[in-house]
Amino acid sequence: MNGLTRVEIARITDKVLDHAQRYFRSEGFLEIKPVMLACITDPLDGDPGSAVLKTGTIEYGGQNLSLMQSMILHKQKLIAEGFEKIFIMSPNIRLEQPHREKTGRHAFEFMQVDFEIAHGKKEDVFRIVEGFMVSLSEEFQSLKERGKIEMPFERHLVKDLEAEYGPDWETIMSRKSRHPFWALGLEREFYDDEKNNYDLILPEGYGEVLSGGQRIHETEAVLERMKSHGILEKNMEYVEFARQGIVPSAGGGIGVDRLVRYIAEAEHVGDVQLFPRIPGRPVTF
Ligand code: ASN
Repeated sequence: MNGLTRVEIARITDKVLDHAQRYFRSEGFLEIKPVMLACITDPLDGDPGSAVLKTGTIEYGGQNLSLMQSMILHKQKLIAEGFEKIFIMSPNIRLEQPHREKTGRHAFEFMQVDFEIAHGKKEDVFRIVEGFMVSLSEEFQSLKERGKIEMPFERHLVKDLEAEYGPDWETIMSRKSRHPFWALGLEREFYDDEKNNYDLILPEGYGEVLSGGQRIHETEAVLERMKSHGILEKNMEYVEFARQGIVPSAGGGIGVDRLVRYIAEAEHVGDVQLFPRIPGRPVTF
């Protein structure tokens, strides 16, 4: 920990939230209120970056409702209805395995700035996110002192990083880097285009802060992918939605707690949560 008080941490968080909302609105995005329970949520299947034990559920009104792991499916539903650019300050629950405590960046309850652009391509997302990071770096002394963040960010193919550094490429590259960079073409959930998806990796060892992609919009392709991931039967609401027609889009989610950890130069994401929710640690309040 870097000696910041809880109030100082809360002030940084407040400024990040305020900045994110102002920035996305200034780029023409409409803020949507988050959903916390639904009959379907992001299954996080196929993402090697996720190690959830199970999806949290609540039995209510004769239904088994899931706690939101991300609002991706709801974002796609709104895009199909004609929404153009949306963002959500979205609280998520991911019941990660206890060993995730050691990464320093996994919390089982966190918030992401989740955004989506109708008919967007990865280049649109890069411009928005890089602009966000640059403007954020101008707001915080601790970021200014650590070197100017400039566009465009470096891009690396994950297959090249793996060839050079092995499976732990994210940690190694993040430690070596002085600036945020894009990692492209990861193994992903069923809804992401295999070629056009991306993670934003923070420098100085802070690791991944955003994941996203261009979404698969061809009905047959997405159903095929669901089938091969073995998740078709559990997500019939999405199957029905896909059959009615998915509108192409691209987007991503920026982890707020991880961003605050980076700005505060905190050792663990639990150090920047006022009520830490860290896998493997008991909840005390
Ligand atoms: N929010 C991410 C996205 O839009 C999904 C995630 O958090 N798994 O792609």
